[in-house]
Amino acid sequence: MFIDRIEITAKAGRGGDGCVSFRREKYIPRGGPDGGNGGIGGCVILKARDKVPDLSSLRHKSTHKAEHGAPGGKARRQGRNGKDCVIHVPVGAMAWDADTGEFLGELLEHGALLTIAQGGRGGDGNVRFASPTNRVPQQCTPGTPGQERRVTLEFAIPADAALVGLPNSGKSTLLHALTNASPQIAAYPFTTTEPHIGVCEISPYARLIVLDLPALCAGASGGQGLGNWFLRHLHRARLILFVLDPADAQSPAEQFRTLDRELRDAEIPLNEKKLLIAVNEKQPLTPDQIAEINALGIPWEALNPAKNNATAALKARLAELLDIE
Ligand SMILES: Nc1nc2c(ncn2[C@@H]2O[C@H](COP(=O)(O)OP(=O)(O)OP(=O)(O)O)[C@@H](O)[C@H]2O)c(=O)[nH]1
Ligand SMILES: [Mg+2]
Repeated sequence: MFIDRIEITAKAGRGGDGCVSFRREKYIPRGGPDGGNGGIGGCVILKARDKVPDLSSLRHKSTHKAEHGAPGGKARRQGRNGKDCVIHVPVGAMAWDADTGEFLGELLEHGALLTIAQGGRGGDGNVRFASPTNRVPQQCTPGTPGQERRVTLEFAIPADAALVGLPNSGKSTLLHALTNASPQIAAYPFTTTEPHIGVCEISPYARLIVLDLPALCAGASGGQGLGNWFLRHLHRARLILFVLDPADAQSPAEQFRTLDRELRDAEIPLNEKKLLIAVNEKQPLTPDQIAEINALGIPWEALNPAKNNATAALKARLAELLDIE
C-alpha cells in the first residue's frame, strides 16, 4: 500500500535528574558535594533514506519514543544521555506540527536529518550549587520533560515530469511508452488509484523520473472522482505534462481548461512549472481541435503511445524544456 500522508506522535525523552550526594571516603572527612548532572533526553529525529519508497513503513506504529536521560550519580558522574529515536522516511518527506500547523521542515536529500521533538535537558547535581557560603548544598534540579507533539508527515515524489489528465485519457499508456514502468492500463475510468513512477531514458547519461497520477475530473477539489489529494506530488515536479484525449466528450482544449482549473483550485504554483501538452491520438485531431489547442499558447505534441516508438518527439520536447542533454 502506498502512503504519502500519515500522522505520528513523537515523544522525546526527559532529561535525567541531578543528584544530591557527598563524598564519603575513609580519611577524607567532609569530602564535599559530588552529585552529578542528569543526562540529556533523546530526540525524535527524521532521517531521509533513498531506499524508503514511501511512508507505509510507519503505518503500524504511531508513537515514537526516544530514551530518557539517566539521573546523575555519585562521584560527579553525569547521567547517560538518552538514545535518539531515528525514523527513516523517504527523500522528499515534509513535516508539520499537527496541532499548530507549524511547518517543521523538509528532507531533500539522502541522509538529511530533521529533529521533530527535542529531548529534555538534564538537571544539575548538587556540585553546581556549591559556593563558599553553601558548602553542603542539598539542592539539585530535576530534568526537564522532552517535547511531545503530533506530527503530520507528507511525502511528495521527486519527479521531473508529472502526467495529469482526465480519466481514461491514456496517462498510464504514456507512462508505459515513455518509461520502464508497467502500470495497470484499462478501458475504464480511474484505473490508476495511486501515483506510479517510471524512469525515462533521454540519453545514456540523462534520465527523467516520470510520475503517473490518478485521473482528475471537474470538481476534484470538492471531492469528485478520486479527489485531488495526489496533487501534492506536483509540488516537486518541474514539468506538468497534460495528457488530452481527442476521443473524449470534451474537446482537448476544454479538457485542458478543466485540468487547469482543478490545479489552480489546489493552489499548484503553475507559473513556477514548465507545461507541456501531449495529445493522445486515439483518433485523429480535427482542424478545429488543432486550432483550439494552438490558441492555448502551450507547447504540445500529438502522439500515439499505444504504437511503438511514437514517443521520440515527446522525449525531445521534454529534454528541451527541462534543459537536459
Ligand atoms: N487506440 C489507442 N488507445 C489508447 C491509446 N492510449 C490509451 N489507449 C486506451 O485507452 C484506455 C485508457 O488508457 P489508460 O492508459 O489506462 O488511461 P489513464 O489515463 O491512465 O486512465 P485512468 O488511470 O483510469 O485515469 C486503455 O484501454 C488504452 O488501451 C492510444 O494512443 N491509442
Ligand atoms: Mg492510469
